[in-house]
Order: sequence, then structure tokens, then C-alpha cells
Amino acid sequence: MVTRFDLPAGFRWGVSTAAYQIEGAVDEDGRGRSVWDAFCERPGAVKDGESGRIACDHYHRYGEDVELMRGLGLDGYRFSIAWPRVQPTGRGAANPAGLAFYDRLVDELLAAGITPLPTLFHWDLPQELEEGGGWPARDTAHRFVEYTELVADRLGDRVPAWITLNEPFVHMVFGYALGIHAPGHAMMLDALPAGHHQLLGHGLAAALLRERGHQVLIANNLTPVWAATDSPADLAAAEAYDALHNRLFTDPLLLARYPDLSAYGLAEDLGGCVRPGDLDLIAVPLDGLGVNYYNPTRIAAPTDPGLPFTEAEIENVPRTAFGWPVVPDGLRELLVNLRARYGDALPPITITENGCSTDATLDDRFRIDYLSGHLTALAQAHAQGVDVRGYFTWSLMDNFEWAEGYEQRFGLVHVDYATQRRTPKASYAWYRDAISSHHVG
Ligand code: GBH
Repeated sequence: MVTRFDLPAGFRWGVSTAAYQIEGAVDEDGRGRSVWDAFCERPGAVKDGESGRIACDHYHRYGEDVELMRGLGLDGYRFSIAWPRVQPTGRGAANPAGLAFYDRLVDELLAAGITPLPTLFHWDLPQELEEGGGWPARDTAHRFVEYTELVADRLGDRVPAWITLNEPFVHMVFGYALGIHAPGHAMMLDALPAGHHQLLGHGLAAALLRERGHQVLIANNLTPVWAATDSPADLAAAEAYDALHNRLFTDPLLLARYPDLSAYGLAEDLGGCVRPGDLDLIAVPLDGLGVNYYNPTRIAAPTDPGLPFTEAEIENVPRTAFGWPVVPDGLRELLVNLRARYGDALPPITITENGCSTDATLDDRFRIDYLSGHLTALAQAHAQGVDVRGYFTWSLMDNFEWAEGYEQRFGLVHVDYATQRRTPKASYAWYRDAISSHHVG
């Protein structure tokens, strides 16, 4: 028996993936190298020395994967386009063979009654652009617009809505501040230009897409921030963390200003990279805000003088195989707080990622409980006045989980990497039934 979630009419059900995590075929049809190809070659960078070289071989098996999606009864599919397939060096003319892959995928989706929702950048920057400075260089924002135009020229007749970027915060912090993701720089707060230039690229690309009549979203990973205690020191630390993690991206997008980062010793121009007029370019109207939600974050006063916060454990909650705390109500809390903070400046919300890793079992009750809990929380946010338009779970199938290699499995479908055999898990049937009961009801 499936619960029927009390979500609005027209609500869209989907699954999410990303190019480097599923496609494989890294040397085919003229694809260029990306920062992830390079990062995976660094000894010790990725668990067990793995890479996305083969991943789920989706590049060749997309037909079978779209069949799995059709079986779920999805309305939409969020995937990402690999920039180095379209522009192998990140600049210049399009590589027709690379675009042709996404062309086939889009047609296959439409034939299955599924609306494509492409993300233009999910972390796989062409390596040549990285060598020219990567996202810390302002020019990369302009390269991103050119790339966007090439993709829109080819797919725009069949794709109604686009997501510009995936999680600019995670890409900035993991990729440039801490160096635990590609391109592997440990610049700490000097990584802020990588965040600003992603936002600038977003704004410029969004303007181009909207001018052509497209809808535009951006996907941010947002987290409710909990102060460890009510002490003024913990509350101030939580405030500082919220500014860095959430508002550093949502405030410029929705309010055309950066939050106060003076706790980090920063002025509003973020150390000089923010030029006059940039914020107006960034704050292009959005047709939707994509929210990737995984868990809340608990923050205490700093123990290390270098940073204005310390992370504290969230106690007494279940944990995923990754060790991430499971707090479904955090999704309701996050959305209700967004509505309170931004009011009418908040565009309609689509959950663009939410999911959990489990062990390799096919009997994944844990995932069913996770999804069910979060959909209940989403329905409650809707009942409390948040305009929620869709839910895209992460992920369709087990895939390359970045620095964690293949150990963490987030799929509704199990992948046996030795044979590339796909096997739907119990959660696949559960999700299919949840979708169909919503469509019928
Ligand atoms: C997303 O990132 C990515 O978009 C996607 O590619 C990826 O595969 C997916 O999620 C699963 O990882 O330290 O316990 O507080 C998610 C970013 C950053 C969310 C770390 C959870 C901390 C958990 N994540 N975060 S915890």
C-alpha cells in the first residue's frame, strides 16, 4: 500500500542523474577531458582509484535507461550535459558528435512521454579551461554562456526548461576551497571568486535562455542550519554558517546582494571579484528554484580560530550508508524558512535532488522510508504555503559517487558494474506506485 501524498495538481515527478556519474565513454566521439578525468588520476583522490571512465555506460545504454524511466511513469528527467562533449576544449565551435548524443537522448525521452530537464553544468569543466584559470577566472563565466548557446541552438526546440548550475556552493567548497573534489584546489576563502563567477555565468546564461523563451532554474544544495545550543556564541556561529552555505547563493540570486560575511573578514565585494553591475546580471528572474536537500547542519561556536564555526553532530537520528543524518522534517523547515525570508521574491520550488545511499541490497526499505518521509515533509511544506512544483529523486540508478567511487549506492535501480546489469530495487516499485497514485488521484 502506498500513501498518497497531498501534493498539488500538475506536480511533476522525476529522477536526477549527472553526466560524469553515469555516462562513461570518456574518450568517445571527440569528448574532451574534464577536470574530473584529471582529478581521478591523482593518487588517493578517489576511493579505490576509481573514475567515471565507464561508470554506468549510460552513453551506450541510454535506451535501456529511458525504458526504466518509462516504467516509473515519470513526468521529467533531470540529467546533465557534459561541457567537454559539446566543446572539447571549452571554447570554439561545437563538436557535432557530442551534441548528437544529447539529441538522441532528448528524442528518446520525449518518445517515452518524459520531459527532459537538462543541467548545463554539473561540475565537469573542460580541463583546458581549468588550465586557463577555471572558475576563479572571470572569463570562465563568458565561456559558459557561449557553451549554453551552442546547446540551446541544438536542443532548444524540444527542451522547455533548463537548470544552469548544480550546487555552486559544493563545487566551490569541495573543488576549490578544500580540494576534495575536482579540480582539487585547497584555497580556503580565496575560493570565493569561484562561487561568484559561477553565479555570473548563471546570470548571463539565464538571460540568454529567457530571451529565447525558455524557463530557467538553478539547483542549490540548501541546508537548514541548527545552532548547537541557544548560547549567543552558538547562535552567531550558526548565523555565519547560514550566510556562507545558503545565503551566499540565494541572496544574490533573489535579492541582488551578497549577505554579510564580515564574520569571515570579508567585505561585500568578496575580496574584489564582485564588479559594479554584477549583482544585477546575477539576479535575472528565475522560473523556479531547484533545491537539493540531504540533511540539516548543526553548528557550534568555533574551536579553531581560523573559522567562525564548528560542525556538531546531529544526535539520535538514523544515518544513511554514507553516515548522513536522516531528518525528513528538515525539508519542510527549510522550505518554510525560505518562504519567510524571501517572501514574494521566492520563485516556485522544485526539489531537484533528495535521496540516500544504502548498501547493495535490492530490498531497500531504508530508501522507501527515506523517500516517504521526505515526500510527507514536502506535502506539509505545501500545506504551509510553499509553492512546490516537483520532486526529482537522486538517483535513477547507482552511479559514480565522486570522491567516494562506487561504494555509495543512491539508485532506485541497482547496477552490477561488472556486467552493467540493471535491477530495479524495492524502492523502484514503491516510487512507481507513489507516482501513479498521485496521477490517478
Ligand atoms: C549532490 O551533492 C550532488 O549534486 C550529486 O552529484 C551527488 O551524487 C549527490 O548529491 C549525492 O552525494 O556531512 O553528514 O552533514 C550533495 C552534496 C554535500 C550533501 C555534503 C550532503 C553533507 C552531509 N552533499 N553533505 S553531512
